[in-house]
Amino acid sequence: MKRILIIKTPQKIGKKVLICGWIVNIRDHGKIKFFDLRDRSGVVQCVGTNFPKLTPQSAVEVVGIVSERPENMVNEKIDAGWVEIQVEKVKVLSLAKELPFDMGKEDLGLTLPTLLDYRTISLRNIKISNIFKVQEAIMEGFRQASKKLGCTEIFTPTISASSTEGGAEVFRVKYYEHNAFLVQSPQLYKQMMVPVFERVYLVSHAYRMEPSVTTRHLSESIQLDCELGFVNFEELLDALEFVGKYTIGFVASKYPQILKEYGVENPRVDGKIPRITMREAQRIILERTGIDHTKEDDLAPEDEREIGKWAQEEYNSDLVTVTHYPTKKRAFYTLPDPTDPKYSLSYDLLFKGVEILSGSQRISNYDDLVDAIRGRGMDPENFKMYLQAFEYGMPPEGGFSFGLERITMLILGLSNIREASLFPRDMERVDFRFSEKRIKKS
Ligand code: AMO
Repeated sequence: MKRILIIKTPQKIGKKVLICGWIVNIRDHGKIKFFDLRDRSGVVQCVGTNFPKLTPQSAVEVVGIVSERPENMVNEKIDAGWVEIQVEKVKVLSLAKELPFDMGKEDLGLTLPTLLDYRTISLRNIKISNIFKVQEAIMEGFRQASKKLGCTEIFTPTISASSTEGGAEVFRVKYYEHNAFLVQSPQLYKQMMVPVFERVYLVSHAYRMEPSVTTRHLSESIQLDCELGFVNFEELLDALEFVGKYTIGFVASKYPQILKEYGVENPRVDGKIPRITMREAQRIILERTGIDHTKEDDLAPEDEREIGKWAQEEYNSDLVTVTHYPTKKRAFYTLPDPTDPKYSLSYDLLFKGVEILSGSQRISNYDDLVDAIRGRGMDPENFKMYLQAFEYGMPPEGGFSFGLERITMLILGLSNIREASLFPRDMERVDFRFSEKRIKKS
């Protein structure tokens, strides 16, 4: 007999079917026993009287007759909720050992460390795995939008000869008898590809030795980048806002039921996105709250939150673009504003008051770029491959990068970015917490 997917069972009423999946939970009502079975397409209730030894999360094969459930027993929450399987035979493919917590609940209600310590099983909870369905949709939306912009998808290395974003937050790796770095972003490679394809996009892992534990930083994250040639600042702003709106809008229209499950409203991304400079943002914050951050050279997280609220109230927009950050606060490749070089042609996109993207118009002139590298106390020798591209016809260009986990977290209103990463890395954890590494033998 050929296996069918659970989602197809309602089309087979009265017929015998073979389905496979994992047992979600088991209910024993005396003689009659029930279990819910999950496969990649959905969940269905199975009912019978004579089962072998079964445990939650065991992988099984079930043969049974599909029957309609009485009207008052229909489970509206699941697609196959109006049928059940009258089980004839259960074959256990892999019996799960006793679980460390109850996996039968819709909401596991566990603390974050426990969720992460038992990641391989907590991810099997449907509400939790839905976070990664949303993440997949973000990718799909981003890919579609980037293609609409005319970008070619590229794949770039994560081992690099030079560090890109500056600062101490770079992981060094021993590379044979040499030193190398894990990329803090795919920045240099995407720029080198502009004279090849003019417009590129990519998905890359990025590594940062974040010195503190926050709810929005990971040591390894995924960046969604674009880089475009022959563009000016305004065109870059248009491009990033297009990709941001399209991507978030795509997710909201693909998975409204997951957003509902997480209790979040549809993101407000359809209208005009307000654009303000960082200094204007600080003035708005001063007017609204009386808090004077106008001398600060960056927006603090609470400033971003306030500007996010301002954009929602004044423009009915969850997105706001902030431009012209101080040149010294941005990476070396950022182009200073020719009319006021203390500030740069840079931008961040905030979503619900949190930065999800940054980028800039780049320095595309070779000599200026060498000066900028030296100006940051770095050696142009270490950027040889990168600089080569600028000696041979680099047009005016720029780009941007979204943080995949950040967007996921904000779309679903998660309180910690770790929930939006399958296997989050931070200073305290790689798979397990360093403080309690334990390999148990079963
Ligand atoms: P930036 O450093 O701002 O810019 O990173 C781009 C976006 O990536 C996300 N992000 C992170 N997410 C989780 N944990 C982290 N530690 C982390 N660091 C960054 C954020 C951020 O907006 N090369 C430039 C981009 C460019 O100019 O094109 C860059 O990396 O959402």
